[in-house]
Amino acid sequence: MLNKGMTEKDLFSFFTHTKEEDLDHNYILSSMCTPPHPIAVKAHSMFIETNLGDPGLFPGTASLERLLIGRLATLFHHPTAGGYATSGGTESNIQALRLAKELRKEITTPNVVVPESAHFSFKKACDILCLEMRTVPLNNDLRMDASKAAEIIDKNTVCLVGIAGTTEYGLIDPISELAAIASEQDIFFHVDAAFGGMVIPFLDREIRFDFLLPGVTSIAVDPHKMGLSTIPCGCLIIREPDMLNTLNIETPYLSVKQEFTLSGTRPGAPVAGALAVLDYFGVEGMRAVVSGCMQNTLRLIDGMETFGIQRAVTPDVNVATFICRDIPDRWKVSWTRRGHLRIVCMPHVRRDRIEAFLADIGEMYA
Ligand code: 0PR
Repeated sequence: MLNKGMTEKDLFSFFTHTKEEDLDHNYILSSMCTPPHPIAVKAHSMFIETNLGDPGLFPGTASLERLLIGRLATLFHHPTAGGYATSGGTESNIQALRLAKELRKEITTPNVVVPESAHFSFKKACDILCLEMRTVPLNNDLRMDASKAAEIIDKNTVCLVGIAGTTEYGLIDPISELAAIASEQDIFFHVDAAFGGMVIPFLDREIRFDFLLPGVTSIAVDPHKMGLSTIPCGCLIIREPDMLNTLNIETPYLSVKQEFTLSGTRPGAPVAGALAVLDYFGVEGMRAVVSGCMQNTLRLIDGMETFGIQRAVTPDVNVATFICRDIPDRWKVSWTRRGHLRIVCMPHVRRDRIEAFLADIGEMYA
């Protein structure tokens, strides 16, 4: 630590220079986050000091968390569902698995069944919770093979996981089939919709992935991805709110005497940010955001194919992947484990950015 403090001017001049080292969002095509909407920033700033870890001190902010969970529960067709705001998909997935394990604590060698395409947060969750992670191979279309999942499930399976909007290919697993298997075998079924949860409800095409399917027990959804909120804001939504109390531990000196969350101190600011965006846009506004991202995804795929760069799959959400070896240097893209070029058409990736990228690619491949 510095012995003598800096002036505000020197400090912020240092921060300004340092921030300039960050990449320019105009060239970021690899991220599942996007600059927050100004409405989210305004709400975030207003609640900057709030701590949902001690909700009795911030009853107003805590009521915003309940509103946010209620909005998402209704969006996912089960208004009485419960849940809470997490730090993102990783925490939501850890907590879903922790809950599933706790509900079946008589099982001494528990396993969870996840698709090969599962986000790496499930590996972290299984490590922490000492769960065996059983991986289900994908079909040719890169979606989870539900019949193989049924074969891999056994009497020690505490949780089945499906992905609604895979990280790498933007695909939705056969959630209806998986939900039916989970119902039949009475297994906790967690849907990881960290990315897709803020996209699928707003698509023109209706795709069932939520509590309308009786087998779905919990859903992870991240407002800090397609929900345009500030970071960090994820949500874990549980069909039966009381289930979460299974995770309660004593917190004797807080304003509440028990808590089921993973983090202790939890920021209220991004929760206000997430709710602000949902209420400012409404369903119609969110449909417009998602529709723009989907149109850009299709335009990108179309444009790439005119240069002979084929799509790897036709995505369900705004993630485009290609059979392509190289791209111009200044663009920040990512590459999947199978070696495909991956571009996430987030809200900041506007049409003019897609056209600029296509123009650069055109020069390289024409
Ligand atoms: N589940 C799914 C389906 C995800 O795609 C992700 C993250 C998670 C869970 C975990 O969410 P948190 O990272 O919020 O804990 N998907 C992105 C990824 O790993 C996250 C990301 C976002 C990565 C922005 C890079 C980036 O610039 O690719």
